[in-house]
Amino acid sequence: MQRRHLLAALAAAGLPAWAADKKLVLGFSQIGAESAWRTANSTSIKQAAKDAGITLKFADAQQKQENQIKALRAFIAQKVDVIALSPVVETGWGTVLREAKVAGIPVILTDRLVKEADESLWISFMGSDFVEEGRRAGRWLVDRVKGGKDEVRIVELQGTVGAAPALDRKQGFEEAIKSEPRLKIVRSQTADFSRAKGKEVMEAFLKAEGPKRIHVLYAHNDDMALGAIQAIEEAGAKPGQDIVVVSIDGVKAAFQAMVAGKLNVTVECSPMLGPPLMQAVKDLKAGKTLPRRMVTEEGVFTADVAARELPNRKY
Ligand code: GZL
Repeated sequence: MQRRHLLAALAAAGLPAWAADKKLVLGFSQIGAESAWRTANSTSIKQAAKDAGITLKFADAQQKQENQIKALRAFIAQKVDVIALSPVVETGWGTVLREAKVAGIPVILTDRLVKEADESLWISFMGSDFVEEGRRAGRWLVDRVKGGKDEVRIVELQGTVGAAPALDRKQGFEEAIKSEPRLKIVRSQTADFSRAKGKEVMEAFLKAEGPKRIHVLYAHNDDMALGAIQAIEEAGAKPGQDIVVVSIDGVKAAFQAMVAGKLNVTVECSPMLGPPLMQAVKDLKAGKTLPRRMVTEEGVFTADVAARELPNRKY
């Protein structure tokens, strides 16, 4: 954008001309480093800020909501230009988001949504449609079992309790499998999106049910699926064959597991939110109106295409 256009846009947005030269400061509250997806998401955000010449204040909350709230309050005190938040859970944000609004600092939600009655507390949300991701996982499984006649017993590893992707992926999957009454979720428990807990909870499922009475694992992310795959192997069963493994995210390690025949399908959920976030910050400060909702385009990858796709994967 030419300088004179920028100055005009700033004037239109009621911003002083000197704002044209001031480096924008973005405060970003990240959930933690619980999964390969999250690590890729953080890398995308940091790199994109550098490329965009935006000063990034990055706070890692170690998956604790109170740490995210503390970080947001620090950003408000530091008078950052924009705040971006990837909220660990859906609820409990009203007070601090109102504080940001009173301070005149716009908030962009990335990755996950919050559930607050006052939707004016954030100006835009960019991220995946998690309900659709759950439906895609369910539809793949319905198609996989077509033509069979026996009961198909599913165990489910849920993401973080109260997190939008966990609630929505569960909802979407259940919606999709309703069309096939032979599909039954026999056990379902959170493993907090982590590989270690995925292994631990799968071990408990295997102990309680016995490997032969579990036909499918549905994991809300690849990291939990990869931990569960280890538990399945240690129980003497073959993941991807004795127990079909259905997962979400599409991280590299999931493609490698599919190439090894241990994972059957991963529904893509892109963590590459850095570039669109920085573009949104720049647009905002140039006086443009942001769309309320920006959805990331995603696919479904099955084991038969994994080897071909793996070299193209960016995270
Ligand atoms: C999804 C993201 C989820 C990933 C997990 O957008 O919030 O959190 O699916 C990550 O891998 O931990």
